[in-house]
Amino acid sequence: MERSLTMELVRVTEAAAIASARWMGYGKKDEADGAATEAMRAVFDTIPMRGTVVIGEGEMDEAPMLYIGEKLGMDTGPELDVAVDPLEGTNIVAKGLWNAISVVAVADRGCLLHAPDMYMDKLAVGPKAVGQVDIDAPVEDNLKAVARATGKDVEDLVAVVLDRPRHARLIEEIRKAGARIKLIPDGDVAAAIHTGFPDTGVDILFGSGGAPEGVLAAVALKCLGGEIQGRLLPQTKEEMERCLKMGIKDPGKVLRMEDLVKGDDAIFAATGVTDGELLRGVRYQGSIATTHSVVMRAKTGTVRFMDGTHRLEKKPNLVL
Ligand code: VTB
Repeated sequence: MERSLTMELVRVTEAAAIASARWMGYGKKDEADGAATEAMRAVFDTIPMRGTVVIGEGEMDEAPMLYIGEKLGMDTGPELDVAVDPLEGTNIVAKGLWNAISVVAVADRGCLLHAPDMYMDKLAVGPKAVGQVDIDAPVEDNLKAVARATGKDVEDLVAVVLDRPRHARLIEEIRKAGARIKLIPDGDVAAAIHTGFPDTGVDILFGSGGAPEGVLAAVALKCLGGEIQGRLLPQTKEEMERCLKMGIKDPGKVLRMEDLVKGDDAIFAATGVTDGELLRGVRYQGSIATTHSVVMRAKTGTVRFMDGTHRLEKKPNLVL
């Protein structure tokens, strides 16, 4: 993969963030998502790559743009798998809450898991706790392992969990073990990434969220040297069949880093849409928009934060 692709991918997430952040607080999640998707799609057309969407806005008949199987790029350059979430946290933007981001990840063709759109149980930790946790172990054991690995007490740890009724027992177990909890309304990709940055104060992510989001988080954690383990949770016969159709023979199997993102290279970029622990949201003033992004590469482990100032009158269609 070309190193210059990192910069190109930031342009993609910046455009999506600028387009969708305009909808902050308007209570219109579909409009916010549509704006992000359209802006992201337009920038992809300017990038010298031969991309295929493996994680996107839905199947071809469900999504007008960035659907699974769609070809992206200028039809020249490297053949890549592309995973996108133009707006991770549509409800967050609709309400003007924290940690909505625009996300893209790429890897060599065939390297990203074609995760079906269903729930995945997840466990994510940062670099210090890699190899120390096990999605099948009791919650308390995993918390003790993270405490040991990070030199903290279990009482010091912060676990992030999506605030959902299905997590009632998990939340009870974390509380019983003594760790602190951050319950989030949405946005488990951002939360998983936070485990890789000690300054965010987040130590571990537990619980089930979208499987496609799990692959995006895996690319980020691969770049950061962290870890995510997952298990698909097909709930119906149709979901079971969808797993098989996507080449996943044993849906109950624990998915590790190498199952989620194969090979030693991948690139991940995200731009803040609303403010969060890691990224600032988009600010507008007249025709100027400012953005805050992170871009990282697995092969080299380089992590870059980028501030962008965009003169929107010079950028028709947000092609930055
Ligand atoms: C999570 C969350 C996402 O989907 O993956 C969630 O992180 C899972 O679905 O931001 P439920 O809302 O049914 O729990 C999102 O909310 C949207 O993709």
